[in-house]
Amino acid sequence: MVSTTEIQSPDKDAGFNLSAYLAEKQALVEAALDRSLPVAYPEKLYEAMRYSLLAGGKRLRPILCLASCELAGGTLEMAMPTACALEMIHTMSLIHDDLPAMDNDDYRRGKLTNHKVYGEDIAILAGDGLLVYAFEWIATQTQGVPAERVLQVIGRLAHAFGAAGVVGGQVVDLESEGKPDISLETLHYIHTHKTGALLEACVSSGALLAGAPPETLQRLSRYAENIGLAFQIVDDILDVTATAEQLGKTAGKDLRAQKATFPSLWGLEESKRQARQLVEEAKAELEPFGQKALPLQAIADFIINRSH
Ligand code: GRG
Repeated sequence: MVSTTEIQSPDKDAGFNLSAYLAEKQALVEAALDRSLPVAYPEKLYEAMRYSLLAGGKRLRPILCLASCELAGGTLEMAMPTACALEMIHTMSLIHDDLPAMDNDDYRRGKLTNHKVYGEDIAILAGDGLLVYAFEWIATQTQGVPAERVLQVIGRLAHAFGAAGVVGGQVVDLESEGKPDISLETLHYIHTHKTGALLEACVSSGALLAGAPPETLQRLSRYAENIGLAFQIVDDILDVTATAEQLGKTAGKDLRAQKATFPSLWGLEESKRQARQLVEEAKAELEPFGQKALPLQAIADFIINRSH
């Protein structure tokens, strides 16, 4: 992991208290997620959906959406349904990723995986239910935003998660198992699609909802692409250096699956350097926004300082 002494704490840098910011936004997101999905018939399905949706996690994706909306002059209320939908989609991707047909994992977010508790059939359907409900939630719950912006967000998210984004990245990732010699270009494709596309969608949807001008959208999109790749490099580093307890999931999986990772291609030190450089480039995109960009600046630093 990149040591916290290597990177100046954003809290000290700018008088911005990231821990308090994250705690406040996490509490808002938790409450909104809990309200978004009451149990109904068939109870087993809803319970399975709620089991994973409310299993904790950093809530980084909804917070990125909220922070981006506020940076662009919007309100938390405008972005909260989309922020919740992003967490629903992220959660469904984790449920499906953990299935025996994919990563075959027993633990996620420190708890048994969905299929271990509810069985594979219900886990697949809980994932399907969350994916579709996410779009229903944006379409029916977004208020105070012109309809054409909501439509743009729905279209953009669908594109980011489909074959041109997360799903495509996952396919190439699965195909690359047992091939530790894949090219850097393929590894880059996997991560910009499997992880980066969702993070980019979080930031751009928040800005779109706020009605951000094209220049702002482009800057935020480049910020998100850079932190998305840095996030994945750190994920690869943590898979090597962190314990299962810290991660809340099995550690050392990439090595066992004979997967190419950034540390396996570059080594640990170069991977850390690359992650730091990407974060610096991401933060440079935010410079014109001054104080309004403090949360996104601090989140970029948090991405490389995290231990799980
Ligand atoms: C999205 C339609 C659709 C299908 C899913 C299974 C699949 C297709 C994609 C897999 C995507 C995947 C699992 C990417 C890994 C992303 C990643 C680094 C997850 C860990 O994110 P954290 O650390 O986790 O933010 P928490 O638990 O904090 O939310």
